Amino acid sequence: MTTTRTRVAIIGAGPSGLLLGALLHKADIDHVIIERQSPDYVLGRIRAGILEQVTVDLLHEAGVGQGVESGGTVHHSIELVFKNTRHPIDVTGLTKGKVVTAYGQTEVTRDLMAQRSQLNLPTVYEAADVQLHDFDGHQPSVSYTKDGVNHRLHCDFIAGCDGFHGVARASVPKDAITEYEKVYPFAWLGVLADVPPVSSHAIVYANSERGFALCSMRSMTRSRYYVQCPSSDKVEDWSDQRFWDEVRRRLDPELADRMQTGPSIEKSMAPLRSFVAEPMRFGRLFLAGDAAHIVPPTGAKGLNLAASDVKYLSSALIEHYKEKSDAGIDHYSQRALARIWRAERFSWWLTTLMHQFPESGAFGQRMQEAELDYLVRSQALSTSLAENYVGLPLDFG
Ligand code: FAS
Ligand code: PHB
Repeated sequence: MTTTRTRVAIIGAGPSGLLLGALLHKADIDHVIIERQSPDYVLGRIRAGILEQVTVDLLHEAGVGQGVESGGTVHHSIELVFKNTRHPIDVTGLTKGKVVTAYGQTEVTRDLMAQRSQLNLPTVYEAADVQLHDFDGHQPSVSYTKDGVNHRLHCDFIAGCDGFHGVARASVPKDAITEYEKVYPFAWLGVLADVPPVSSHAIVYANSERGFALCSMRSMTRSRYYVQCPSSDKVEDWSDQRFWDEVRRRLDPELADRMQTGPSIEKSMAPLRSFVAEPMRFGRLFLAGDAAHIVPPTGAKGLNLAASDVKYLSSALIEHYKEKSDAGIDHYSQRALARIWRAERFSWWLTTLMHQFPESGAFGQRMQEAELDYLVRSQALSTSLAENYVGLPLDFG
């Protein structure tokens, strides 16, 4: 058994863990990231694609903003399709100048991993049997096995950035945590293809009687599409041809005609759920990102919520070490949860508005169409959509 010490032990090398590590390094705060998968495995997970300005600013603050600056595509609007008609929502106009940026989570992760490697920052990949110890006491530590050797990392704090299925939240006593969850009766099937996006200036969200579809992008030559499908479906049930035909059926005729298709380079299914664990702090353990909350991807909030958690947590840890104050640490959970619940509401609302719910039938479809019809004509409701889509301010109150 080898024993080492650091200030902050970060569990997970996804966007949350990597971003937290970058910000702690910038503040000269020792930390170690412990990740159970390999770097290639982490990079191989195709997930989010839309960044709020808060997230873009944080990437610059962390010193990795050059990637999104050169490779990101700024969007000023989104498009809603319903009753076979497409309606633009002027997101920038409705929010007095705010934008979102299309830049994949894979690229964000790659940029953070590259910086970490150049700086030679301590990162343990393929760590097995990761366990947390004494995080509700004064001498927390993390144990793990690497290449058959047992290790124990003593630390001041543990950041659980290990996602929904991680060990951090699972290590908290059941009577110390409250979990809120809603599982949706459908999933998303996503395809990545090296074809130009059908709309390079706006993400397209389609409500149709056949179900939801989304047209997104990763670059001017790489597109990301999703269709709502039954949770019981398997990826192998969907040939490329079946997928492209179904996307076309859910779009308006002009967009369907314009859409370029090609062989999928990645195809995966994602279940949809809303989930929040409260609180997000247990003694010297803090949860951040998907370890603490999940949103249905409809509102493009998952990655962005992880970023705002990390902003709050990194600020609190820096304040602890540099200003000898625990105000930020003591306030972290409450502050993060205020923003999380607002994003949970928005993601639930947009998912409920855009997807087919078998139990609500034809009347439910008409209610969705009536609300969409009202939304595209109402300055108030479209402003509400727009200000949530670009992300509410970190200090929204
Ligand atoms: P992650 O889950 O990304 O990272 C956690 C890391 O911890 C992983 O690398 C994991 O290997 C590691 N880990 C787990 N257990 C461990 C252990 N015991 N020991 C050590 N390490 C451990 N968001 C959007 O905004 N738009 C989308 O379209 C979208 N699509 C998604 C599709 C899927 C299938 C999933 C699962 C999520 C999607 N999300 C989407 C949300 C997603 O982007 C997350 O919000 C984002 O990955 C959160 O990042 P992390 O908190 O770092 O968690
Ligand atoms: C994506 O590009 O993966 C994406 C975009 C917008 C969403 C969800 C996912 O709302």
